[in-house]
Amino acid sequence: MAESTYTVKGMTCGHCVRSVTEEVSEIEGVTNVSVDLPTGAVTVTSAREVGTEQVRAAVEEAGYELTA
Ligand code: 9UX
Repeated sequence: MAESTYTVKGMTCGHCVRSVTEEVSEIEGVTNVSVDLPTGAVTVTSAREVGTEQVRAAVEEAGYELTA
């Protein structure tokens, strides 16, 4: 089990959280996505290591960006 936390910028409401959660959840192997709206922290739990670029692509698909 792997767990990584990323910071997403631009999320301002519960709909933003849901969009990001849904897109990131579609990445193969991801078992849980937890989003903290005030800080933009997105914690991804997965059966195997998920690459940052995969997470970045999913976040951008949802309409947001990683901070780095
Ligand atoms: Mo509503 Mo969240 O436009 O961006 S989905 S604030």
